[in-house]
Amino acid sequence: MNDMLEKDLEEYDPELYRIIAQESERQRLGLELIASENFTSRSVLQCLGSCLHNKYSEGLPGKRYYGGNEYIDEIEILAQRRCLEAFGLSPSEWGCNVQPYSGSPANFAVYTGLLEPHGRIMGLDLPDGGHLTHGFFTNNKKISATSIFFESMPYKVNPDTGLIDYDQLSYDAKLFKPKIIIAGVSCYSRCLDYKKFREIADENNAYLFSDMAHIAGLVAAGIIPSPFKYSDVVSTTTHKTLRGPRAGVIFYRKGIRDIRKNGETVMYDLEDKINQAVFPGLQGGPHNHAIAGIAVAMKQATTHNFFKYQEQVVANAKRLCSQLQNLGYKISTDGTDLHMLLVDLRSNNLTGSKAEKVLETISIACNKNTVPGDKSALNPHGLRLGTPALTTRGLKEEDFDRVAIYIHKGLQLANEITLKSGPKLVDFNNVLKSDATIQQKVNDLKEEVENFAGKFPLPGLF
Ligand code: DSN
Repeated sequence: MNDMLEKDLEEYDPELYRIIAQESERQRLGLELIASENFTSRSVLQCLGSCLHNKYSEGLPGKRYYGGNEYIDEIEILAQRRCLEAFGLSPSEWGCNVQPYSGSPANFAVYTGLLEPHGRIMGLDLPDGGHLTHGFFTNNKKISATSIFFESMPYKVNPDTGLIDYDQLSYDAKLFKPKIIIAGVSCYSRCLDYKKFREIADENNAYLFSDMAHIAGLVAAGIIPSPFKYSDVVSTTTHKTLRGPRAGVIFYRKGIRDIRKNGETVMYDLEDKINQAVFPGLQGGPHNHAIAGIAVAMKQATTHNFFKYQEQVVANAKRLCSQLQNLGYKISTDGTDLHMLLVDLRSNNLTGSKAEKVLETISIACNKNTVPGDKSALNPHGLRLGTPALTTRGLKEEDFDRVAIYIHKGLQLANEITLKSGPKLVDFNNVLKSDATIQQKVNDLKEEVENFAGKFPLPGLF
């Protein structure tokens, strides 16, 4: 056989291999606090690197457009079954589509399936903790295609408390009359009130669509309220708290339900609408290697170890939160119920960009984020921190005390740099790069962080 096909990556392409090895080392030596990231298991990575990658299988199990799908069908049916099991769903009430390539395509498929072009959706505004695909647009531009092809109106959080303003949502929904209300977040540290969302959806004869991408692992473990009881459709990614492959799943209610209007039975035909929106509406061949990874992740999600892991994720987030509060930081909503928290840096005279940059230079990865009441999304004052990835590496509450101290030291350094640079980010970055005293402090702190992080093992093939 052609040696191009036979050789290992290290031998065939040392240039690329070196870069991947460096990324692997960065992951090992860094503190990964991006709330949407995780370290998936070796068995999921084995699925992703398997021969399943080679196969085309447009259509659904038993109804494929190409031949040779006997085993692919078996895998997809297994993944579907395990998805329902992981969330305690009865196959007579719920079905799922495991083909979405990830969360954004999954959400677009939901709107495509349930709405006409320009149909109306209401989701939490991105600067308030929602997601791009919940209809994000700005004064100047429709940013997400979900606001180009559909009409969206955001709901907001109360700028003082940081909590979702359900009363305003209820009021605005009566004026806007959405066909879909979205209950989902990418930066919000409190449990959602799905019952309240359901009531508002019912008042407007709208579907309730829950996007549980961030919290799916916590839901599967049963440690926070589940969206399934009240929702018509639920989407998720499978790589965040769920710790599986990069992929998406859409769950839909089956058959005839009577929850949308008190007492009045409403016919649901969600199954066909969702399945046809995914394929042939928006996607082509499913990523069978990822679907196999979903099957593995959902098997893991029913285990006691997974439950303990999710409990630890939340315990760690609460501990990181209280330690940062003890160090004087303000946390949006004053705490967390989940896997993440949002630090409000306005009283620290720092922007999220500066904080993110300094922390990155000392091997702590996290992201800047708007905080409720921020005037500009381009210059946000928050820092989003999540615990799923480091919890996978085995960090416990007392380890997060150390993480809080490293973050604090990094932010103190950011304040020191600002004193030298003045307020502009470009000057700040110049001082960070070129000032010898700052450089020395960065190097010392980076070494301390990396020595600490390096002690915690990483799963995986690299
Ligand atoms: N990019 C993900 C997040 O960080 O929340 C969501 O798509």
